[in-house]
Amino acid sequence: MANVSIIGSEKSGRTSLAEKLGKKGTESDITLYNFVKGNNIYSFVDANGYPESLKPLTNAIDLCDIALVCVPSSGLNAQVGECIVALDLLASKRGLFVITMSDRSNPMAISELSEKIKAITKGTSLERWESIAVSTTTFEGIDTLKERIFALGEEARSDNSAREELPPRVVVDHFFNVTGIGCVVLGIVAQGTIKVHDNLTVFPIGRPAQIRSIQSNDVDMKTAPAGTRVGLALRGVQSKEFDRGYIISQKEEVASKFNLKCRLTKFTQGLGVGDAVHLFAGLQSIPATIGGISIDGKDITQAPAGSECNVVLTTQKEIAYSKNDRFLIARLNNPKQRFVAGCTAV
Ligand SMILES: Nc1nc2c(ncn2[C@@H]2O[C@H](COP(=O)(O)OP(=O)(O)OP(=O)(O)O)[C@@H](O)[C@H]2O)c(=O)[nH]1
Ligand SMILES: [Mg+2]
Repeated sequence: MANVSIIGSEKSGRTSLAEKLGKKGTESDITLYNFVKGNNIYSFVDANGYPESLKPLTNAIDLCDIALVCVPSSGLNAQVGECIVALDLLASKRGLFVITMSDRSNPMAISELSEKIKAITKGTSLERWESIAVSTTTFEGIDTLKERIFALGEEARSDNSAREELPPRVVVDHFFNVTGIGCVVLGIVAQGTIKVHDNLTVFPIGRPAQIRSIQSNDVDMKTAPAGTRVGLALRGVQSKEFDRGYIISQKEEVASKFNLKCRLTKFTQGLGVGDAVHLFAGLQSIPATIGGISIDGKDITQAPAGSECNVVLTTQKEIAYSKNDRFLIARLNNPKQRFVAGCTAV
């Protein structure tokens, strides 16, 4: 199984592309599309609620091993920039730039656009990502794009199988009640292997839950390894207790006060003590306040763009996380570039 996010700017042809790549499933501010190729399942996540909201963008990136960044053939824009910043701050490893609507452009302009993409991603985690021009009306490039996705899918699968022996961890993106079954959640096995009858805990609420059954792509399974998109029926917890981003595992840290090591983007206006910001922690997203900032152990009131600093931050509610998770700080009302910093907990 490989999970592929479809992100990029507004009206860049994201949904048209998703419809060519898979069959529509669950729909909310992110929409899932599935494609089965032999024994392999590809799950595509269209971040349709972006750019209006940042959450579908960060969620789609977090849920996936591969990102497709849609750039319209008409050219780059601030939203593509924002997607690149998010992928870089989250240290995304695998992806492609998809130059969409190639039928509305010409080879010369497309090759110039590929060069521009290379230039703006230089020095980021995306600097080696290939650009592929496609049209969903003439089908130009679609087969090439699929080949590249399958090749990246193989790499993602071997990465995921290396994580199968870790303690199990499921990140939840949807949850609902099914008559006769009870609480059902959808999400990704982020690491380890889950099994029917596993007794785990739902974080941050600390509620014990047992896995009653596991489905993947509507097929019942006894176990599911890292990288699998699953539907789980749970005993011991109700769907109304869940929220997006809750984690089902053996152990998570739970906190509302954080000490974060942050890298500010080059494009932000900076970060100040007392600032009201938004924290993205995995799929969880919550308002937060900056309580203190220091650089090299020295307290400061304002951290400049591009700097590395330590930040004390308080969230409005408790969130669940693990040691190596990456966080994003954003300012949701900034018009052009809402991301401020990428962080890890210290
Ligand atoms: N000519 C041409 N038009 C396209 C292509 N792909 C999408 N479109 C058109 O472009 C418009 C936007 O496409 P969508 O697929 O809805 O793009 P989107 O990024 O999902 O848009 P929003 O979710 O509304 O932001 C639609 O009218 C599509 O029919 C393409 O390859 N060629
Ligand atoms: Mg759309």
